[in-house]
Amino acid sequence: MGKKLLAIGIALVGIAVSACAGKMRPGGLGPSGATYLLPTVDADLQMVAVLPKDTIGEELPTEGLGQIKDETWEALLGGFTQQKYSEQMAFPPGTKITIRNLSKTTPHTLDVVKVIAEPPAVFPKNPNLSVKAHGHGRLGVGYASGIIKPGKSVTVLLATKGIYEIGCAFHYAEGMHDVLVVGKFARHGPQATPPPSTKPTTSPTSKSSYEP
Ligand SMILES: [Cu+2]
Repeated sequence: MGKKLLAIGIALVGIAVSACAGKMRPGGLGPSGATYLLPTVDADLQMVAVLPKDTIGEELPTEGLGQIKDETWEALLGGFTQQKYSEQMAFPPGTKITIRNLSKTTPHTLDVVKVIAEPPAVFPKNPNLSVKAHGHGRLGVGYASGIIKPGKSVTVLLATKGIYEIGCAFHYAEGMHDVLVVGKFARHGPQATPPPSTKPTTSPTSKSSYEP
């Protein structure tokens, strides 16, 4: 009887070991030394990769961010995101954010175009946006980041709640204007749909929320 239990015990250990060995294999080296193909989930994870917390990425819509026609703002938004594609952005007051130029080739800025009380977000035709930095690192009327070179960042404190129309001093006319909501309950998104094209995204979900 003792022997029988021992045999069962050994058999169980054997199963456990082989189960383990089975788990170890994907992504590692096979018996012949050949590498296994990476699981497809890795590709998916890369596709949904987002920016670090409290970061705004900016880039020309045609560089990859796309544009979204947002029903809440009754406006075409583009060039700025806190995820992967253009969207209305939102952060709680007091957040110190990083503005990162996602482009490999093109300098950008983030300027406040104007402050509005509620939708719609009407973007003026030819606003006077400063290329030079203004506003001492605090977002407000007249704030300008200054030139952000490709791959570089600047930080700005979102000190005051409100709805800010923002834009790039260089590429405002090329669709780099967006809405940044500073409010406790505000939520960012929805995002533009890839691949970016000249056609703005219009879908039943392209309605963002605000509540500054
Ligand atoms: Cu720009």
